[in-house]
Amino acid sequence: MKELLLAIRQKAEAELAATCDEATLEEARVRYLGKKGELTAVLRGMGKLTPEERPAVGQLANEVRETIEGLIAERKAALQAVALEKKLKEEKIDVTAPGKKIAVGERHPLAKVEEELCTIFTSMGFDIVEGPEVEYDHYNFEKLNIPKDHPARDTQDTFYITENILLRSQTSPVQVRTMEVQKPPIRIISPGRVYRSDAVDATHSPVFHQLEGLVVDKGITMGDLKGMLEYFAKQLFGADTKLRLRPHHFPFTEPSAEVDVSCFVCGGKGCRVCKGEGWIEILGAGMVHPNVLRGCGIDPEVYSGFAFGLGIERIVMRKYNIDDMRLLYENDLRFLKQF
Ligand code: 2NM
Repeated sequence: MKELLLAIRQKAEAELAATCDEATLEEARVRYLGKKGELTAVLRGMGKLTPEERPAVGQLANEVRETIEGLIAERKAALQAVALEKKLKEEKIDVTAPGKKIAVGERHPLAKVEEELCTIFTSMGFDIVEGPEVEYDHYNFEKLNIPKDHPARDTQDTFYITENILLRSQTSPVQVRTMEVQKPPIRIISPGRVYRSDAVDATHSPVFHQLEGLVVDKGITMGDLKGMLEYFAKQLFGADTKLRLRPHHFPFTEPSAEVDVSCFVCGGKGCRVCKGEGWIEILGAGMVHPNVLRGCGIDPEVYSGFAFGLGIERIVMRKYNIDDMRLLYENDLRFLKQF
């Protein structure tokens, strides 16, 4: 029996030293010291020994058990240390490594140009005023000298919510609302989304953006309008920009004009961007019609004013030489990343 115990100890020493993870170590522990383990089996057999033999064998059996237990504890600690070392190595953070780049978005070209326009006008002393996109027929048409059956209602056909409520076809109702509640001097711009019942093509969209401006005070003339627009055009397109006013008709201004700037690509010689014209149309303008002023409670005998309106899409397309308006709404990053 002594030989058997010594053999178990020898075998256990070799086997435990060879274990390489905690699971195999636990398995070995059960195999030697567990209820059905090898050492336990030997101890059970002690009943067959003579009373003289028993103490010595018992003592040896305890020694072997203690040795094996000690070896297991030692091996367990060693394996745990190795595992910790490995984990620390794997999870090491390199504080000198360059950071991960976070993708930052860009502003849409429409938003950029709108902001640029607002900056130019606010630097001239204009206030920015916004208003509802769902408007009364009264503010969108009637107050702007466009009664029912006026032909201008065809070119500005829009979407009707009810007979008298519609999606605004221009931002002028914002200016009407301002004139109703604010005494001159008035110096405002109104940027925003507008609607027209137009089919989509390269130059039309049922939803687009406008910026309109209005100045009302005593003694405002067409000369003030032209000087202000000239300053604006030079700010937007460069100091060499020239201005050209062509007579036009709007129901809400009299006289009215369409306004061109000299081509900012060729300087007026004629090129692809200006289609050989040398001039590029950018906005419409005029002196506010006396009917409009009067309708808002402003006496046209005392006050006069000018107004203008431009399409932001059109400016963006001219500025960046974009030939199809739909590109501005598709949100294709390959397009948007170019600006
Ligand atoms: C344009 C062209 C000319 C305009 C007129 C007014 C108001 F409310 F004062 F009568 N607001 N905007 C106007 C004038 C708009 O857009 C092409």
